[in-house]
Amino acid sequence: MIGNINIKTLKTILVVSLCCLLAGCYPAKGTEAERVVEEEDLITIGFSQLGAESDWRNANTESMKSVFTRENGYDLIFEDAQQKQTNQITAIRSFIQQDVDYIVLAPVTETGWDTVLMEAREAGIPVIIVDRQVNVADDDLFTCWVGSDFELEARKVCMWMSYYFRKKGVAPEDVHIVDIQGTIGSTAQIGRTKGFDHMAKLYGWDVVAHEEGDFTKSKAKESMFNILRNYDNVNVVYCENDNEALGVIEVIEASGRKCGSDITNGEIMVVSFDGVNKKAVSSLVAGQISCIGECNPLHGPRVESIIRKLAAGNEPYKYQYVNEKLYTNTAAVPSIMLGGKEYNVTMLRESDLHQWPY
Ligand code: GYE
Repeated sequence: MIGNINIKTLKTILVVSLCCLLAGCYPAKGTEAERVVEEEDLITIGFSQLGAESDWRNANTESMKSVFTRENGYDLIFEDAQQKQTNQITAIRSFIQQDVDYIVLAPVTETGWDTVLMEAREAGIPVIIVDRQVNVADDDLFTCWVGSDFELEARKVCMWMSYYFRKKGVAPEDVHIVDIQGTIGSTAQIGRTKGFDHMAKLYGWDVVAHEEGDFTKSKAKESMFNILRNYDNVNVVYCENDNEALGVIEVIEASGRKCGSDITNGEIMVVSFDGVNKKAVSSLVAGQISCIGECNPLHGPRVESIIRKLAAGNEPYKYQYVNEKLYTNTAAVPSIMLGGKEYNVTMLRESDLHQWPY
């Protein structure tokens, strides 16, 4: 980087100037020279996506791909790490080798990034972290981060449950709840588990178990199967994403039980996060899922506006949190209070599904 202009931009300026000098004038529109310059002008982005474990993730990938197109002036190098941090580190090293203009990283877990981010910094390449966070000794190892407040999402969903139970006269000690966790060590799991543990303790719910769900339907099914085999009193399942919830519903229903909010009459309440998968959202409307904490995956335009800021020599906010909703299928709890703030609860109906954005 020279000032706010990186080497690539500088190269482009030199090529353009040289063309003009040799031609003695500016090339006419559409000439070979201009096409070469246009190619050179593309901003190169290396994006290390952690995998394709969920509908949220696929929507996130789609959002990035639809923004960083050649028509929009970008050359996107996309790498899917298939849930392995080692693949992400390899991808980042190859982005550095290719001298990309920006690196975008959606990290699978929080720790273990210091060395490779130091390498990126030495190469003078800005690194934008998206979705989950990195836990590094020095915050200067990345330019900025954009994503969700996972702990807040968790507290909102739990607060909704607490309001709902109070309204229906369910005593806290009669709430026997399990947490099907996401990928262990990821910010989404850490925040959603932390928020859950905090609220469960605060309200005195009986936490029966924490089981791994890895943010996937298959792993959650396995865990739910074991839960039903080992405990006969579970009446609430807190899933850390919608794909897990869909698996959990299948297992509960196959066991002959019903998913729903009426836990005093034998139903098992399922709550979850994302609100991306259409099947999950229709399960909410149908009553099988009681509450979903929205997690917005459309980070493509957000990352682009960060890149525009950086390219213009401005400094983006270090941490950018996205505002998110809370979805239910009942008017029982129209809003919740949390940390002195009121959050409205959005009641979804069948008609909302027609224009669901994913
Ligand atoms: O909620 C889940 C995905 O990190 C926010 O990861 C993301 C989470 C999302 O697999 O579905």
